[in-house]
Amino acid sequence: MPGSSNETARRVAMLREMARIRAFEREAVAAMRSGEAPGVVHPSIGQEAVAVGVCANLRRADRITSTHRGHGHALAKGADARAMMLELHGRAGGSCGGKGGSMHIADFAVGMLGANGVVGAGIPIACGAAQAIRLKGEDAIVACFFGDGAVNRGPFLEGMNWAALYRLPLLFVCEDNGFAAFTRGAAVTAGGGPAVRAEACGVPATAADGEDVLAVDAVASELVARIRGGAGPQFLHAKCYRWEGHTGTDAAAYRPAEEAAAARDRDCIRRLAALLDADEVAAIEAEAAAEMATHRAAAMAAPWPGAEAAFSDVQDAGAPA
Ligand SMILES: Cc1ncc(C[n+]2csc(CCOP(=O)(O)OP(=O)(O)O)c2C)c(N)n1
Repeated sequence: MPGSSNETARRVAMLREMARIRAFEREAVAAMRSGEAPGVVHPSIGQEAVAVGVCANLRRADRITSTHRGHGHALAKGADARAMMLELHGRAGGSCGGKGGSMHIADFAVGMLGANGVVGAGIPIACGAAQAIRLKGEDAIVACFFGDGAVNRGPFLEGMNWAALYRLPLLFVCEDNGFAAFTRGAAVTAGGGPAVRAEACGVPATAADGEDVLAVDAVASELVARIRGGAGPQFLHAKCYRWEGHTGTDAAAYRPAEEAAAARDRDCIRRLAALLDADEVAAIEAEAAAEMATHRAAAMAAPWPGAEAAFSDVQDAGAPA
């Protein structure tokens, strides 16, 4: 019901979440560049609408799997931003006790099963989680985020096939930002691309403008309803653009400046903001910036993990026989 107060509240909530993701990643990139955060971060700035539009249709009990570019997915699913920032800084109290960094962030309490540094590796994990949901008779679904580069890896085929065969409650979300690291996806992808490949395995594909959160929300809402209704896996192909470099320190000199500038003009945050009250938008963005600056300061002040933490959460398989 466009124009209703419920619809406005939903839009405000989505604007807030996108603003929080952008503010988090601005701090994360600055922390990486200054050396205060020791690991690599892969910013999803410009792509926030995909994470937020999809997760707006998920419940707490639903699960997601993510990628190396996963801060947005985690925050949109409700992960603790302070613990995430501490994690980037390698501090005690981080999502993984400060031992994992950006590409290992997980928050099982909200169904965020993990970022993943291995391209495509979230896909079989999502299939396993969806199969477990089915076996346990739970009322939940899984959303599996991955980039367009992942469709050229084996796990993509294995995952599509398995999910379709077992009609798993699974939403595949291909965030097609046009690049696989420093290479254009189209230069290394044969055939008709991600959606055609999914459909070849019997997983119906639907496209959405990944730079328009209302478009992603509308498509995700329809696909999630189908999945909850027992229709089996669905595939959402969201075209978007990565504003920053592949990592926080990549200047992205391999692409024309005009191309990136044009993407900035399609800013998903400004597009939604244009439909909302300007004062409210300004207040939300200021709040988001303040929240994430506070988390960064807290991270810098937090203690390092104790030396004994090196021996926790690891498996001792014993000495080789
Ligand atoms: C199995 C594997 N191969 C190669 C890499 C190196 N690598 C890291 S990110 C990346 C590109 C991934 O592209 P895409 O899936 O489209 O995600 P994007 O970076 O565009 O978000 C590559 C090749 C990796 N991490 N894992």
